[in-house]
Amino acid sequence: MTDQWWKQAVVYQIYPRSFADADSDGVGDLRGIIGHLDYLAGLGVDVLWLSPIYPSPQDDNGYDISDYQNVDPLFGSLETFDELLAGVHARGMKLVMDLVVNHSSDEHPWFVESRSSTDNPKRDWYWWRPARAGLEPGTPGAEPTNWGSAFGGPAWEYDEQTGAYYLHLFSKKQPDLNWENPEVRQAVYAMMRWWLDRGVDGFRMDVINMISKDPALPDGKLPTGRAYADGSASYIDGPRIHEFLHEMHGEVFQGRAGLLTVGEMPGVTVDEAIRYTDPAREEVDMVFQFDHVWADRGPDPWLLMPLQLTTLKAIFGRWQAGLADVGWNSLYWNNHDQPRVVSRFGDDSAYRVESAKMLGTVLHLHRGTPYVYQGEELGMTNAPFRSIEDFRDIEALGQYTDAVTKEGRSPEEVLTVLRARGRDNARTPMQWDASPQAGFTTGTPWLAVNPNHTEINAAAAVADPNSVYHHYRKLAELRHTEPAVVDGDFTMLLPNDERLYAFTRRLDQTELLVIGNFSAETVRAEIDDAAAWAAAELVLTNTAAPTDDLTLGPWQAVVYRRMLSR
Ligand code: TEU
Repeated sequence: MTDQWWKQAVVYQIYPRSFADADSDGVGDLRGIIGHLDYLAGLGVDVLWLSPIYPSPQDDNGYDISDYQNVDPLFGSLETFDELLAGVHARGMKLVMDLVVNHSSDEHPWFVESRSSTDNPKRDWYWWRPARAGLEPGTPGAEPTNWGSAFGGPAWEYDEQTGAYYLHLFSKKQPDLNWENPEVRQAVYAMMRWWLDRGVDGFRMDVINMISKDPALPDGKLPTGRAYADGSASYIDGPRIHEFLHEMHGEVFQGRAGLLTVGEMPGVTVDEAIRYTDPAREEVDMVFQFDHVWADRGPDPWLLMPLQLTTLKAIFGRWQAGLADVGWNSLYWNNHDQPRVVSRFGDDSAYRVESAKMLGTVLHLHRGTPYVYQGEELGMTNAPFRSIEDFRDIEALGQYTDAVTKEGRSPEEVLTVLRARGRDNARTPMQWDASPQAGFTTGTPWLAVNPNHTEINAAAAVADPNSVYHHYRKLAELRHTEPAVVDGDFTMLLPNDERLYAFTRRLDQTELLVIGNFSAETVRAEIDDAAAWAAAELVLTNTAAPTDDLTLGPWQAVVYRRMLSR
């Protein structure tokens, strides 16, 4: 195994709360995951990433952690965790944990101490600030800065006990840790080593490019019509971020082999990503960038913008070129924060199966490590939320409140966007079979199962050789057997085409051609060498073979391979 084994790996993300419920309380658990390990091994994935399973008040479904070194009883125990880890390793897979250390829960003992008095030794472990000069502490507008939190409301919470405010970029139950304090950093590193010593194989690091803040904490610019400003200029890729990640690498990862580290980094630029992922700098192996999942987002968050394929291609093209020589990309359409890709960029009705396979093919054939989010391999779709009462996500509920009560939007316009983009779309229970609760639970699920589970489910997909599941299995197999998928150079073709996504990959004498049709129309690919390509080996497609002039049917995807002469 080389040091960069993850270049050849496919990662599968599990959102434990929604994966499989073994104890019938309506919430998924570790025992449920254990029961499906053969399914995951059968898909051919190499790494499982678990969203947080630590003790938590569950204000943000576990991204608010009150004890970093245990398992929430909701999900199981450390003993069950060890059993899961052993089961994963026995099947030749690895297990990566979610690391959420930009913030803790407000119920974490660190914060309980920190808020108790201004002279507590842990006071400086979080970001405490006085009210804005001249204003009455605790009154609207007296917050230390005008920043909004990601989940609605201000990014500051007034704490009467000491008459000061603490910073929370997310919910008020997620106070931001102060990484300027070396004791905080050492406590986090010790906790990470403890998990690695237990046998885990790495970390997915939640919003890790936000841990270094400009201590001046200046106001942000207030956009017209919005209640709060965006403070991100002060904390995205902040002043000491590279120093902190390099220090973490030295303290935690140095001298350990076979690990995977991926930093979730909203707003990260290509230039910064080169620095984060340059192996010589010893920071992280790869990052999750957000440009492509923000491609259909306009300046007004409550206005749906359709995707321009040329925009999407320009984004991926820029990332592929930027990390071609130094660093490495991660590739994803979905995770627990994003709507289902077949509903977003594909066609989740007439061409659901075709478009789900096409989207998977295009993504997995890029250069980078692909991530599959639970249910993506089944072509699971967005859910039919009727009203705001159907949503559970703190982000959806908080943003709805701000938009409707503070910004005067109509409930219907806000709901339209939440239905299309809301995070709960990804969080409906995994669809295992056609039975009443989709085989997810025998109790009442915490979030309603999608009624389409009678048709879209794992049992049906495994039994059908033409399913999305088997296509994803073939994509993993292709990565494992064709070195050009892993290491080949990437060249974008047809950048101005609004329907076709086309590129080549080349490694030594092997060249691959990948084309995906992002439309329900029949489209001819006007590329050089079309006839020669059409005569080449068709490695993978999602429908019948295309005609010999490279005309693709609705939502068709093709992967050709040819050998170039020396
Ligand atoms: O998400 C980070 C993040 O930027 C989110 O705000 C995301 O962009 C947004 O929700 C999309 O609508 C991470 C976790 O993945 C998310 O689940 C957590 O809620 C968040 O951090 C706080 O820990």
